[in-house]
Amino acid sequence: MKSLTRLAAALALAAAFSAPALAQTAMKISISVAQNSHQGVAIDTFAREVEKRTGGRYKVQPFYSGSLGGERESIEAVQLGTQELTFSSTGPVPNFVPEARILDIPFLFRDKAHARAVLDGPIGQDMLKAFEPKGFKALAWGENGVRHMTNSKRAVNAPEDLKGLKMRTMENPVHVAAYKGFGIITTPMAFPEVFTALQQGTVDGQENPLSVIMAAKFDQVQKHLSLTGHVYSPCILLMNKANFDKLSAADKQHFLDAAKEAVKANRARVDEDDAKGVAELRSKGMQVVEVDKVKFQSALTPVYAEFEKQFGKANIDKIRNFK
Ligand code: EAX
Repeated sequence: MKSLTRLAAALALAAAFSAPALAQTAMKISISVAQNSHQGVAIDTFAREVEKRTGGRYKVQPFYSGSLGGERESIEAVQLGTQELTFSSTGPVPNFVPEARILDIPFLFRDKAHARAVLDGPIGQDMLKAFEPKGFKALAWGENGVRHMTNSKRAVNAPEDLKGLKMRTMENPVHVAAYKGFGIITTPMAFPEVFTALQQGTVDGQENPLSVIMAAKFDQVQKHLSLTGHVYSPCILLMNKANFDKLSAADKQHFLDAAKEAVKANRARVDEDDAKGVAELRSKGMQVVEVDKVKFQSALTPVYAEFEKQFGKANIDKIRNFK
């Protein structure tokens, strides 16, 4: 009897070692801001959901704080396939997918609810298709947030207070044109360089959502915050298209569902940050001013005429009037 037991144990042991090891594919995903942020929550949720839904066959490794490069570099790496995924603001996207430029027009969206409805509706979902001929599978729209102006020089209560300020902008042609319309001296720059540029005074200011201002600790290098709300900044979850196409139909759906969960967590964190951000930044010493947004919007009237020529007034109104 004993020898039979021993034999059974030996066979079981042999079977355990000969069983094929779980085949696991590792992928990289990056963001330019810290892990403790609205974008960190997005990629951590995405990584967890992919591993759970694929039974561990795919492991997505998150990289934070621009450790794999700025947003433009990361988008380029995903396009080339040297990096599988990235979660980025739409800032540098127009350099790859010009169709997305219209989303960066100042004062295009009434508020976050309006923007989310447009992006999750036919207009936004159609736009995701424009990424595919450029080598991307756009898994979902996420959210960076409503952008506000900060600077170290003076309170900005009205558009004329912006004149002559040296401001870092995203590498985005629509933003550069608009901010020049305010008389701002624009310096396009990758996000990982911004904190040092502000600290050294290379630029006077920058503009970003409260989520980014807090995650990047800009209160340490910026005195003034004006709640201009001048641009709604989407994010986009991008995957290298060849990598996506190689997935089975079921795994494609797992990745898309994981992206949906990621965006839910991302948007919830932006809402949390918006609810507490002004009080938190004030407590850290920033001078925060509410402004009359209509004045800032009116100051851009000449630039808007240009945008209507470039994008078509009907296309802008389709987004603006979306309910
Ligand atoms: O995505 O470059 C920017 O100002 C972006 O808002 C930042 O990287 C967060």
